Amino acid sequence: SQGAAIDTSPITLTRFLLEEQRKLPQATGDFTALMNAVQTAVKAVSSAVRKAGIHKLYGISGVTNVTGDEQKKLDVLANDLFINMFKSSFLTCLLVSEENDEAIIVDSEHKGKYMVVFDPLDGSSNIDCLVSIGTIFGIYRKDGGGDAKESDVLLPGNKLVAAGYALYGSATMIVLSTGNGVHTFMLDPAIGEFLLTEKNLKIKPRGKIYSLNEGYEASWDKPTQEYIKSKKYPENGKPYAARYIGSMVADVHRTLLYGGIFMYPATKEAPKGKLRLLYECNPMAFIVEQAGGMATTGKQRVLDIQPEKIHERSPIYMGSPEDVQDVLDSFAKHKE
Ligand code: P6P
Repeated sequence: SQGAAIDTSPITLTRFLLEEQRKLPQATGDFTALMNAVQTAVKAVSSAVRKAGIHKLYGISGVTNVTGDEQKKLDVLANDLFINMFKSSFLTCLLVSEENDEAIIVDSEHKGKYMVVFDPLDGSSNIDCLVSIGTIFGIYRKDGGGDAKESDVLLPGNKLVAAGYALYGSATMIVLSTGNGVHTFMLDPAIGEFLLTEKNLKIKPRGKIYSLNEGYEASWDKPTQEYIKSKKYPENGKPYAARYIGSMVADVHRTLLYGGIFMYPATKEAPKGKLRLLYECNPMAFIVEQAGGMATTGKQRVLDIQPEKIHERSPIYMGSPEDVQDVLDSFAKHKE
């Protein structure tokens, strides 16, 4: 046969969403259309990320192109793409982006019922050395009438309608949950479609990998220091392996597929850790819980946190339930 056989009935992300939508009597097709906007933006970012060096779209140091105008840095380009695709979908009323200090209120002509929180290019400090980066997004439905305002999106993650991420790694993948399990879709650049690769992905009950930035050990709280020590010097059994990419989407995706735990603890200098609650912790916690895992701050379930500010941070320990439980036990032991 001529090369790989072409699947004559591929389950594309769009087809998958249409099938899901038919199961929901009240579904209007709006969510499917919103996800199509996400798909288009992810494809465009994927193309730009893979040609960054050629197009001089370097991650950090924006460079000027031949016409001398400032080339957009990749994270600014990604942000513009997502904002424009969301607005032009006529389905969003409020957007929160890691790149914008204020919430973006969509003009009334383009206004729709969804509020989207997103990090357009998370881990962008890794672009120049070609380490995998990602996009993280969470989708809320705006309740009640009236114009959207910033306080409308200060919702706990347990109110998310859907959440997901795109990983620009050795391949480009979208991982998505609409509250009925986690499903993965791989981009086939030959046809520009995301094809279903795994339905109802479940995380292992326990893994053998822990993942965090060990450089800050001196600043961790006692429960974290004790937990990590117990992974390196176990009373019985073998020590865990350490894996840390320094790109949240890549570290969490590995944790989802291989099991284990990812964490960004609080430190003395950063008492709420580094990762942002709305568009890093909550969407990833939603996905991990939907895959049968857990996500905690050490003191409470991440998805139950009532946000006060759109860019607030939260400590996070997430992954295989038995591994996260070990962290909770360590915190419980140190409870004053
Ligand atoms: P550190 C990337 O800059 C990021 O926002 C996440 O993607 C990643 O998990 C974290 O920060 C890495 O932070 O302090 O370990 O470099």
